Amino acid sequence: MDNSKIKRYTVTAALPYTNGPVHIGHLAGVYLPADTYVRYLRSNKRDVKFICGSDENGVPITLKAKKEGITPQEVVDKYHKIIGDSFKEFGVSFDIYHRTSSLTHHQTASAFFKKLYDNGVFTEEITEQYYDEKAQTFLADRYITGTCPKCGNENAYGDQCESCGSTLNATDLINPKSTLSGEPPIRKETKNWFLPLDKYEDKLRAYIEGHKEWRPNVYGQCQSWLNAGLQPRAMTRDLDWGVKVPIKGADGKVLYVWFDAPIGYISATKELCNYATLDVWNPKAEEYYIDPAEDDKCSFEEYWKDDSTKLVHFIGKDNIVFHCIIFPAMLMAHGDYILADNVPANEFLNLEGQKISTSKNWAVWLNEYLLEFPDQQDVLRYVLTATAPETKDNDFTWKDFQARNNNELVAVFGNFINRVTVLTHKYFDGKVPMLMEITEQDQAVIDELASYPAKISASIENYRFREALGEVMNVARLGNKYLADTEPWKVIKTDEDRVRTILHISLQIAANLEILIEPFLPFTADKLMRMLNYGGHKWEDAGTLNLLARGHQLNEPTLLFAKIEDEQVQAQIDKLNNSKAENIQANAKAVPAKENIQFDDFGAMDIRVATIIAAEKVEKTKKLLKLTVNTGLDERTVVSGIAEFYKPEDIIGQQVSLLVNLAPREIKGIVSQGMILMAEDSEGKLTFVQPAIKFENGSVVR
Ligand code: B3M
Ligand code: ZN
Repeated sequence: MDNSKIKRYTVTAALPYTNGPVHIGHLAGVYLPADTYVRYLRSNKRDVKFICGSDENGVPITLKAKKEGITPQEVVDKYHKIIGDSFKEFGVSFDIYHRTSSLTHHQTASAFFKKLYDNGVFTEEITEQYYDEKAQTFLADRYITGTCPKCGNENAYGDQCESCGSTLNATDLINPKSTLSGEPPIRKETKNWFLPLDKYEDKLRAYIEGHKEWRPNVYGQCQSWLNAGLQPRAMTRDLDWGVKVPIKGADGKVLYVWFDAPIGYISATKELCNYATLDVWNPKAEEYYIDPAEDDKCSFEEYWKDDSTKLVHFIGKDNIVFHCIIFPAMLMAHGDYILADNVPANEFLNLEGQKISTSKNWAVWLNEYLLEFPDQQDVLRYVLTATAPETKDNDFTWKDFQARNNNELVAVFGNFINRVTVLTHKYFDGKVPMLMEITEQDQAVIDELASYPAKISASIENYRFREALGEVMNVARLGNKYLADTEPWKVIKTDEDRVRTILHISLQIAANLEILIEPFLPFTADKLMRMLNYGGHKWEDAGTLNLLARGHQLNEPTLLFAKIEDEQVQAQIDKLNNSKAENIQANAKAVPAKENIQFDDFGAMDIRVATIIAAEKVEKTKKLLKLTVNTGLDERTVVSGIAEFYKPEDIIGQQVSLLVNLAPREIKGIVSQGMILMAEDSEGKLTFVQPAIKFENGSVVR
């Protein structure tokens, strides 16, 4: 969007789902870049509203409630508080942290749906869904388990098999069971309302293609969705937790959580602006009503409906389709709203080389971090921005955390500030000395300083926060180098005026750093502000030597950062390893011994030694390899879910044990004849069960 046209900004950060606390992956992926961007805009005196809140509807909340034996409302109340507190403690400066269980949200989402319904946007479809007769309720996919038709895993969910990774429909499962009653569900007809995304394809394409400046990962994902062709998508669900569908004959149905969640941005802004809603749907009266305008704190309409507003969504990469395809289609269908100008989505952050996992407790939880590293929010903010997964997945390790703290924050930034403030107190009673004669060396430093703000601005405005932070650190490096080159502690013995100039310039660099670091490390900026006894300066002042007046009194120096010791990071690594050990135990328990069988049951299996003679990946799958094996009886094709553990080229010539009389099955269009025996450890790692020495193909295993 042309900068000269922008009058205000609406910046949203993905609404965290309230079924657990937030961890470093969330912070790195969404909330830090968003906060940095917004703080930068505020420092530039731009008009901005920073919007977020809890995403509190949907099936996972009901599952969590069931598991914990509490109500869904209790689940969301608990995590809304925990998550909201973490954000506050880390200085994420939302203008509002709202929630989608609020009345304002229910009314807003409901009115939005009703308007689309009244405009004839939706198509109605009657489909067969699973229904639990005992519990008298339709079953969301996650409420059904059964045998995966692709890999035979008996505990696959209705939407996904976690063993082979396939995406499933509940109706694909073999022997489905309701997790509510344990009974097999029946199929029952139900009506739902679909958003015909296919009808918006051309408009969406034009919208996306008008934004070639988006990050390649975002733009690319949108293109592949569009190229695959869009399908109508159900915007209602048979469920009793969420926003009620505001039309007759829709009892027991709620809005699809991905329909109402993005509207959560809108309802939060309404709440923030104390917006007097004119189009509120009153579910009780089944009509719209008018809420007389009270005190409009800000104009809600301007932030969502005016072309001169720049709307930016910060999200993680798993939310791209919802923000770049579905939500824009909803907004287009509604007609009154602006569309996002950018959707800077980050990739994922891994932890010590492994995917962050809530269920495996492989995470650094924000609430726990603060207990272990009190007052060190900015260290985490620094490390997570310096290693942000902006263009590819990235890894957080505790060793790197320590190294970045000790070698960058302490040794570069903190050291510079400390030296310049301590020397000023020592030589000039903590008063900013006068700028005397400027040498060529000084001028070079002054010129370099002047070049930074524009560079940093450009990086931030293009959502390159890592790069921007790197440049801020270069300003601190510039300061350090200047002190090292000019050696005021030596010069003081012979030329006090020269030291005046050196410290004057150095103190101005320190004050510049306060402005430039604030969007990234607000706590540090605050401390620095107090130390320099200076405040109220804005981005436009950066780059100059006019920040601190001659004679200005500094406060006592304090240390900005403390060294992090080996023991501290080792304790964190140990903690992670403990949760790994606990998982292994939990998994071992999760595979209980099976009941006894008769010898004949075993004897019915024909297991042979076979040799792999060819192997290739099955296209469009992550886990499957297509193998050709010599069984001694014949050569045949077997599809096996081992691609994560074996590369095709590495296994040719290897011997395996093969169940040869398993009835042939079609997997991804390939007929698989037999099953290779694998041992699986508690972490899900697979390995071949092989003869200990090279053996004749066709040898019987028994
Ligand atoms: N609640 C994030 C997630 O849990 C999701 C974001 C909603 S933003 C409208 O994947
Ligand atoms: Zn499976």
